[in-house]
Amino acid sequence: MTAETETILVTGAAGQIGSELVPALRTIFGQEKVIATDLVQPKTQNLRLGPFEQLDVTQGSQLEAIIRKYRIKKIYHLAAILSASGEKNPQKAWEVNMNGLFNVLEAARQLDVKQVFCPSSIAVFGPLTPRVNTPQDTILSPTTMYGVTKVAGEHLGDYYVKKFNLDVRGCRFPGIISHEALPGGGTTDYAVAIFYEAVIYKRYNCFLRPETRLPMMYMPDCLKSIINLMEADFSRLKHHSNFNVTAMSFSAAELAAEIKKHLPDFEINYQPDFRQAIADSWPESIDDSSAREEWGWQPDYDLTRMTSDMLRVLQEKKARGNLFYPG
Ligand code: NAD
Ligand code: AKB
Repeated sequence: MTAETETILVTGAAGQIGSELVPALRTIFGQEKVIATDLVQPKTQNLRLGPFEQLDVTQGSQLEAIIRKYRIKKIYHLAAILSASGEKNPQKAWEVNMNGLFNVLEAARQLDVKQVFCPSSIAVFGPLTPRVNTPQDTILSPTTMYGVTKVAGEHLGDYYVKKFNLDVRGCRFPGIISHEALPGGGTTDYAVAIFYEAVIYKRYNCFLRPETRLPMMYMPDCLKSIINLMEADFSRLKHHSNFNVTAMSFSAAELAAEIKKHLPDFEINYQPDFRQAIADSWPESIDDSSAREEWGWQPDYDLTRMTSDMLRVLQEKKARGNLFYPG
């Protein structure tokens, strides 16, 4: 490795987004230039096709050692505790989400890292926020510890942009739907579980009410948004750590009806649990015009296209005998 080599660090790489972002970044920048890290060992071999290091982001010295070892220039900071897990252990959510981000930003500032990506979430919004076509710049009134940490994280990122000229960027992701790694303890997880259970059992017991409508995005669009935002011209950005992005909005009943078009025997029941209150506090739909104007955001997948692709991939995995689902 030469001194000029620009290497990339991904934290929380074994999670839902990291499991697909790491291979996508390695395809663009080279297998050896993307250092995947996580608190836990990856479940699939995929992440081990390039460098992997175990890293707890709450341990600043571990993080700094890896940044120095690989001469990291960009960080994609994905390590976090999501909404539902965060309500079970709010202290841990604060520790990982806030102290982890602070360690990443401080290490980046001190060790000459050029760019940091840190996702935010629709969890920054709350009951006081307009729920339909939620504006970019609006009231942030989160009800979860996860949302509290995401609001603070957005402000912290913007502070490092202004105070230290560190290039920090982030999107407020809606629920992400994907077929590689399962989601890690969020409220929108139902929109992934429903596909696995439809393909495996032809039925699903949903933890949200049928009319619950939330903004969502398919993983290819999520990856595209991360890559496009990080490549955007900095001088065009008026926002930094908090871009609204979306691709579609649907209720649980509308998603079930779309799945039924492909699998007519599919049945759904509704048994709302504590996640219903979280979902009820979040927007139904998002205005992402700032992302469209400032860096050309444009999603490719709507409900129809995403559903047929998810079912195709999961059915192919099932036919090959490699559809793994713990439920
Ligand atoms: P995930 O829960 O699937 O993965 C998070 C990863 O972080 C896990 O692999 C976990 O082992 C790791 N982690 C936890 N504590 C850690 C620590 N102390 N040190 C290092 N790693 C640790 O989450 P995801 O869905 O991949 O989310 C990635 C980012 O995107 C998060 O910031 C999340 O808030 C954000 N986001 C995700 C969604 C979504 O629907 N997936 C939506 C909005 C925002
Ligand atoms: C969650 O449900 O917690 C995440 C998110 C929308 O941030 N998927």
